[in-house]
Amino acid sequence: MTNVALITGINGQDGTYLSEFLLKKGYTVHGIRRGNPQQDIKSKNDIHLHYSDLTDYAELVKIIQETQPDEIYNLAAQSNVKISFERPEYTTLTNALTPLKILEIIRTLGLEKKTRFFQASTGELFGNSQEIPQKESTPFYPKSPYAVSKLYAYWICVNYREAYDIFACNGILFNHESPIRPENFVTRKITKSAARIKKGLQDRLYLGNLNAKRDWGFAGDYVEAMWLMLQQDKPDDYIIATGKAHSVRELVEFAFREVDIEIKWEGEGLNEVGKDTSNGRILVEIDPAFYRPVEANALVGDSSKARELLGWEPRVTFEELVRMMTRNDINLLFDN
Ligand code: F7E
Repeated sequence: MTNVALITGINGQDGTYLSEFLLKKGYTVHGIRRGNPQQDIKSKNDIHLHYSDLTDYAELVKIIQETQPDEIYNLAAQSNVKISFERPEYTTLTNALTPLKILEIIRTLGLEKKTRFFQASTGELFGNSQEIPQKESTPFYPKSPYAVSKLYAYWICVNYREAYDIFACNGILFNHESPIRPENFVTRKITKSAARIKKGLQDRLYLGNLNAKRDWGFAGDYVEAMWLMLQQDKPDDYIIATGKAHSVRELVEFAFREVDIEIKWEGEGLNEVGKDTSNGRILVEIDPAFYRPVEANALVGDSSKARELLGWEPRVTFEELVRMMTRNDINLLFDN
């Protein structure tokens, strides 16, 4: 008998990697994406697509009832922290209420013993943390509407596990990136700009806080951890991270090095610029529009628990990740 998985946010970065991973494991994969409900169930690359808006509870009931999944992965979210300050209510409705709805459906359809649930939680829960690196025991202090919405999602998952014995797990995922990361996240914005600047298609890269430090891993490694959590004897919550923090500034330096440009920094604060050492041209500038009303502290995760209990560890290093992404962006430009 093959296992059936249902993935929300199937079209996103993580949905793409996870569906590939599960198909290779022999799963029947169903995915929910936004779009035209008239198109109903479609099959694309062996994935059964269901077109639905996650705010539609009745449709969600129908999809779960029909597919009878063994595993549900809730990856759908308004996942951009900056956008969450501009659209706090939409962010909350999507991020906080979708896991509640799914858990409630598992319960009301009597699937508690059959269906295991994965919630894509986030290192952003530790926004104001003074403890570095952050562990599962580190107190949460979210610093954006995004993080606050994910805090509700985290606790509702724990609550349904305790109250109804549902196999529900939070993967507290720190930043995870890939060549298919959208450009409104800083990694892809930088790697794509480095490639475009190298090719003469762009003059400058405008960024916000260069000093922000994040723990960046490879999305392909992180989806494996999601799956591993649902294969254990007991449900639990795990931090998934590389344990190494890098600044946005370092990310810029690494990406430009991949296109043979050495960056040197001059000036301070809003006037800081990144110059091409070979000719003094300014390639990186600060635009305060990319600052957030409030920024999370240095986020870096301690994934010892996942390493020990799941046998998981990240394979791709920060350097390899930046190289992979920048090379892909160069190839995309040369292919077109
Ligand atoms: O920002 C700084 C920015 O937007 C990273 C999501 O997957 O990971 C992600 O959230 C850092 C921040 O991701 C620009 O201020 C500077 O400190 O790539 P990001 P994020 O906010 O860390 C967590 C774990 C999630 O859960 C989220 O869903 O880079 N930064 N200049 C910039 N960021 C952006 N986007 N654009 C800039 O120009």
